[in-house]
Amino acid sequence: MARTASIWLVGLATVCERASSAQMNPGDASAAVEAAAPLNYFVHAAGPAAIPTLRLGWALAGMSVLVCVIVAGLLATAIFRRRPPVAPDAIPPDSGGMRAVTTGTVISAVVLLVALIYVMFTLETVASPARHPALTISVSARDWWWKVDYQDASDSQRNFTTANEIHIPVGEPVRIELHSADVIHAFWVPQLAGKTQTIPGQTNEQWIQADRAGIYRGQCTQFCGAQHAHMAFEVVAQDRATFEAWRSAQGQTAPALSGDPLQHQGQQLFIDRCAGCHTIRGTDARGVQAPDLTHLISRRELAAGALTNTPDHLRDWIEHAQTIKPDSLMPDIALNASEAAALSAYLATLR
Ligand code: HEC
Ligand SMILES: [Cu+2]
Repeated sequence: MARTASIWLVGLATVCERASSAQMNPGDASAAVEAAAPLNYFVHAAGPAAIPTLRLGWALAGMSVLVCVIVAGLLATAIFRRRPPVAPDAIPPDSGGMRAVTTGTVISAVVLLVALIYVMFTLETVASPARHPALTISVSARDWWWKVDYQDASDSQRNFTTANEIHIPVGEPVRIELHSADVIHAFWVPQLAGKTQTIPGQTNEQWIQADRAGIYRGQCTQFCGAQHAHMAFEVVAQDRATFEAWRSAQGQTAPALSGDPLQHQGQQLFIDRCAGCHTIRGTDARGVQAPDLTHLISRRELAAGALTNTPDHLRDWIEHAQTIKPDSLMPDIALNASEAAALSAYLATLR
């Protein structure tokens, strides 16, 4: 009991701490609390792909509890009911037990049929959005992070790639095209929609819609290896104008460096040590194995939700990725103090 209580308290404290440490640009503080308390999908859903399933879940749970209570009640009555005494070797008269069996079977069948019909209606409701999604985002799951591609059919200049943070306009259906680069993963933003697997060599689809601005936690829900639990992401729902501003900022190449020699030194170091895996658009870093870092500083989290994105965590991650996320495909990078300072100065420009 005491242990359960302390787990709850620790959980609560974590939520509060994360809420206050998150740097909030879009939305408000409640959005951060929402993102930091992923299990609140039991009570909150934010869009038409998720609300019907939330209701269905509670209805089925309520129905099951009711059935359990009724069955337990009948069982208790049967156990404790006083029976007339009979001689030990007499054959008791038929007490009409078959009638109870028939009634029970009919009631169970009706209850199950009602549940089945409700489930099928819900499936139909969430199968496709009310109007055609104007925006498609391609998401590729990999061990253990999410590559996110925004493509603009009318203007390929606006195409860009980012990682672990998906921005969407509020109140509009968005089509998500799902791929996997390695093993089977599953894409799940519980407050916005059900889960869909990402399968190598196959393209799956899902749609999400957030009717409230805010930040929604997503998680890989198909066990995919050592760091499966650290394969989270966030969906940031913003009003159209804020979303468009974000989108055009992300489409730009990395900002130009100032005259500070430390930044240039850091950039060179990045090209030498990191560019085999990472891309920074507008520079010679064109690696494709790892997250695009062009606008790294604009993201809220590092390494698929493993850390909040602060300068200290960033430094920590680069030097100790294997401690923070053991077996992840980012090696520990040994840096001396001046290299670390130069790299930090450079990475800080990636707004
Ligand atoms: C061998 C390939 C490789 C090299 C070299 C490499 N990285 Fe990474 N890096 C990765 C992978 C893979 C990830 C994703 C890890 C994860 O989240 O599981 C990653 C993640 C990151 C992230 C987090 C990005 C995000 O959006 O969450 C940062 C920051 C980063 N690397 C910086 C660097 C820097 C700086 C260097 C050079 C000093 C470097 N990396 C060298 C493979 C590499
Ligand atoms: Cu996964």
